[in-house]
This record gives sequence, structure tokens and C-alpha cells, in this order.
Amino acid sequence: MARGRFILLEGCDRAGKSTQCAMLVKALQERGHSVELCKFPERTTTIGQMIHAYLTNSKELDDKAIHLLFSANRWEAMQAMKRKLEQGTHLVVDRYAYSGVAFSTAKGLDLKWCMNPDKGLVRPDLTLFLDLPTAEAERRGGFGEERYEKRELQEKVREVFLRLKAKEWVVVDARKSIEAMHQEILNEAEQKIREGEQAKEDALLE
Ligand code: NYM
Ligand code: MG
Repeated sequence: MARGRFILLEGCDRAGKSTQCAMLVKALQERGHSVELCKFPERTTTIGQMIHAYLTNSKELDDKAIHLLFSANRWEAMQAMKRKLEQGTHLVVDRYAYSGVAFSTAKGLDLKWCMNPDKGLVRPDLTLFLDLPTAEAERRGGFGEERYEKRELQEKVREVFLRLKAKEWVVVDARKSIEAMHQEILNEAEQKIREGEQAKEDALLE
């Protein structure tokens, strides 16, 4: 069986990542794939609860300490994620290390310092960056409820994301309709999955 694909959705707050992740998981499942959703921060763990308390302003933490907790929250999920990929399950992931670096760098921490703790995490096979102008994000419901959901910071976060953007990233225009974005994301994901299956077949024939 081919290894599962790691499909990551990244972007600023209110870009539609969670909606698109849920739609992608459902569509892939309907097509007979084994697929699971992961999301970061994963708020259910002990570390995740600390992150949640920080994001909802019930706890204060040093900028570097919270950065490391976000990273630790990914590391604690690593073994299970690797196992699922090895078993052929595709993972649709809502935020990852790029969010970690983008938010902390936007707050003023050094980019290189921010990247270090995430070095060695399993790499996504496909990164889709849902790009939304900050003014548009602000108009969407719920903006302003959590720490970081402020226009100035979000603008900086978007700038860092665009700096981190590697040539293989797929940029999705998040101003488009939910359905149009879904079709684009599903196409990209299915193409990646086919590539993975093809590579496995080619290897068998060698
Ligand atoms: N966030 C998320 C970080 O600052 N660092 C990270 O490593 C991750 C994964 O958490 N504003 C921030 C971005 C969001 C906030 O995420 C909560 P979500 O997807 O809204 O639950
Ligand atoms: Mg949010």
C-alpha cells in the first residue's frame, strides 16, 4: 500500500481553513480514501489546554514559552501521525509549523529562532496556502474573539507567510466562494494522492 499523503492547509485567521479541511476530508472519504483530520493547535492535550488558556486570554505566557508550547504540541502528535501515514491513511492538517513561525515572528521574535524547534517534524507532501487580504478577514464573523485576531498583527502574519512561501506551495485565493475553493483544493489533493500511488506502482515494477 502507498504511504498516505500529508495535505496541509495554512493561512491567516478567517481564511476558511477549517471549513475547507472538513469538506476535503468528507470528499476524500466519499471517494473511498482512508483519511483523517489533524488540527494545530490540538487543544485537547495537556499542552493544548495551556495553549487554549493563552489564546483565550485566561493565561499570560512569555512569547518564547508559548512558541515552544505550540511546537511541543506538534511534536507530541508526531508518532501517531507518522504511523497513520505509514498505514496508508491520508492526513488533512489544519495549520502546522508555518503558522508557528508566522505568528511568533509577527510578534517580534527572530525568524531563525522560531524555525528551530520545528526542525525534524514530518514534512507535508502538499501545502495549500489560503490567502485572504486582512481587510476581508476582518469583515468575516468572529474576528477579534481570540488573542492575535487583530488587524495589525494579521497583516504582519500574512507578510511572514508570504516570505516563508516555497515555490511548491499552492496559493488559493480565499476570496472565492466556498465551493470554488473546495473544487480547487480537492483537485490538488487528488493529484497528489495519484502521484503517490503511481510512485508506489513504479517502484513495484522496478
Ligand atoms: N497559532 C497556531 C500560533 O500562534 N502558533 C502555532 O504554531 C499555531 C499552530 O493559534 N490565531 C495561532 C494561530 C491562531 C491561533 O488557531 C488558533 P486556530 O486555527 O484558530 O484554532
Ligand atoms: Mg482562529
